[in-house]
Amino acid sequence: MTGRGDEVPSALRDFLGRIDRGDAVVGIIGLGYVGLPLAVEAAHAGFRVLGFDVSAPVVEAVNAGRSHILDVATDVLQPIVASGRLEATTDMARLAECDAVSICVPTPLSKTRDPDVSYVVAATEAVAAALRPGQLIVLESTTYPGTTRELVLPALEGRALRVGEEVFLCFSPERVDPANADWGIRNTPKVIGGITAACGRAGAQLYARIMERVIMVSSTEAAELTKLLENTFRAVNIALVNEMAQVADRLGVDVFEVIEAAATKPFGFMRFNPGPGIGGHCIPLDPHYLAWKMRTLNYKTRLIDLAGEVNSEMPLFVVNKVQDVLNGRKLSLNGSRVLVSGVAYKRDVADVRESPALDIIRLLEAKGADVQYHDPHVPELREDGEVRRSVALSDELLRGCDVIVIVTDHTDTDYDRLAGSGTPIVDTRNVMRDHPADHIVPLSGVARMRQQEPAAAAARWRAD
Ligand code: SAJ
Repeated sequence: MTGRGDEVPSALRDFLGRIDRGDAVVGIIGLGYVGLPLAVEAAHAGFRVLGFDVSAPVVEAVNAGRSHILDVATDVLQPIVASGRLEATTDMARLAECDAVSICVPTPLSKTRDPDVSYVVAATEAVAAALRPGQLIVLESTTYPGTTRELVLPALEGRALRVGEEVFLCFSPERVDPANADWGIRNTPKVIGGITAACGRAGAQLYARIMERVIMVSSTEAAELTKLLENTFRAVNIALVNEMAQVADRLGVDVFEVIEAAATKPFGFMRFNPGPGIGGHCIPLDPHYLAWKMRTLNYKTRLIDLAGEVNSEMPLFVVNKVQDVLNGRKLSLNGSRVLVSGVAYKRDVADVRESPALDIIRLLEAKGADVQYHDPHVPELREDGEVRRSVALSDELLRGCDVIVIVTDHTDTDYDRLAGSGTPIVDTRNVMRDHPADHIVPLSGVARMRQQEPAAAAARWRAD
C-alpha cells in the first residue's frame, strides 16, 4: 500500500521535524567512493552519521579517522570521527538507529554482462530487517529503471509498513566524478524521485540540508533513468570520437587537432576525447543496465550497443598502432619490450576497474610482447591471478624498451623524460602534443612532425 490523500502523514511530519532540527541520524550503506564522501558531507551538515560496510578493514580505517577514498582527505575525515559525528560499523542491525538510510553499494555487471544487483538486494534485506516507522530509505546506486519499485519497495512493504505513510522510499542517483576538484557532493545538484509525493518530500528535505541544490522528479523511475541518460550520453559521445580517431587515422589526420578545431565552435558542440577505451565502474557498465532492461521490454537500444562495440575495440586499435610503430623499425611485436605508461582507468586516479590498460596488456602479451608498466598511482596490479608491480622510470628502462605506449595521462608523469629517451612513443591521450617529434605517434594519423614552415615546405615542393 502506498500513502494517498493530501494530509501530511504524522510519520512524515515527525521525520521533517527531525531533519529541520538536525537531530536525525543518517545511515550510509557502502563506504566507497560514493558513500564516504556523502557521509562526510552529511556530518558537515550537522547530522550524526552511521556508516555501514561489510568490510571490517574499511570500518576499522574509518573509525580510526583514516580515509581509503581518494576524494576524502584523512585530515577532513579525522575530526569528524573524533567529534563523534561519524561512526562506522559492520552491524547492520544498527540500521534501526537511523532516521534516514542511503544505499550506496556497487552495481557491477555479471560475467554475462547482465546487471548484478546482488549488493542492492543484500542491503535492501538488511534495511527491511531493521525497518521501523518513520524511516526514509534512499537508493543511490546506479541501476536499471524500476529497481526501486520492483525490488526495494516489496521488501519494505513485506514488513507491513505503509510506504508513503509510515516509511518513505526514494531513488537519488550518485553523481560523483572521482578526482574532480571542482564538483563534489555539496555543490553538485542532486536529483531525487519518490515512490509517492510524501516520499519525495522526505528525501528532498534531507538532501536540501546536505547539497546546495535538489532537483525533484516525479518518480523513482525518472530519477533512475536520469542517471542512465547522463552516463549513456558520455559513453555514446566518447564512442563517437573514438570512431573519429579510427576515421582520422585512415585519413592520416590527427584527430585531436580536428577536435580542438571543432571545439572552437561556441555553440552546438561539446568536446570529448578519444582514447585507449573507457574504464571505471560507471561509463562502461551503466548503459548496459538500460540495454538489459529494454531487452526485457523487447526494445533494442542500438546506439548503446554500438557505442559499447566501438569503445571496446579501442584497445585492439592501440595494439595495432604499437605493432605498426615496431614494424616501421623492422621489429616484430613478438619478443619486443613494451612499456605501458599508466594503467588506471583515467588520469590521477588509482582505480583500475574496467581499465582499457588491462586489455592492452593482455593483447600485447597474447602477441608475444614483453610488457612492463609504470603507474605511480597503481603500485601493483593483480589481474588474472597474476601480480605485477609498477616499474620506476629510469634512463636504462626507457632506452631498453622498444616502444612506450601512454595509456593513462597522469599529470605527475615525467613526459619530458619519456620524450627525451628517443624511444618511440604511442600517445593515446594526446599528452605529448607539445613534444612534436617523429618518434612520437599520436592516437591517429602519423608522427607529429615539427610544424613545417610554409616557405620550407614550398621550397621542398618546388624541388620535388
Ligand atoms: N573518457 C574518454 N574520453 C572522454 C571522457 C572520458 O575516453 O572524453 C574515458 C576515461 O578515460 C575513463 C572513462 O571514459 O576511462 C570514464 O571517464 P569518466 O570521467 O566519464 O567516468 P568516471 O566513472 O570517472 O566518472 C563518472 C562521472 N564523470 C563525469 O561526469 C566527468 C560521471 O559520468 C558519473 O557521475 C560518475 O562517473 C558515476 O559514478 O556515474
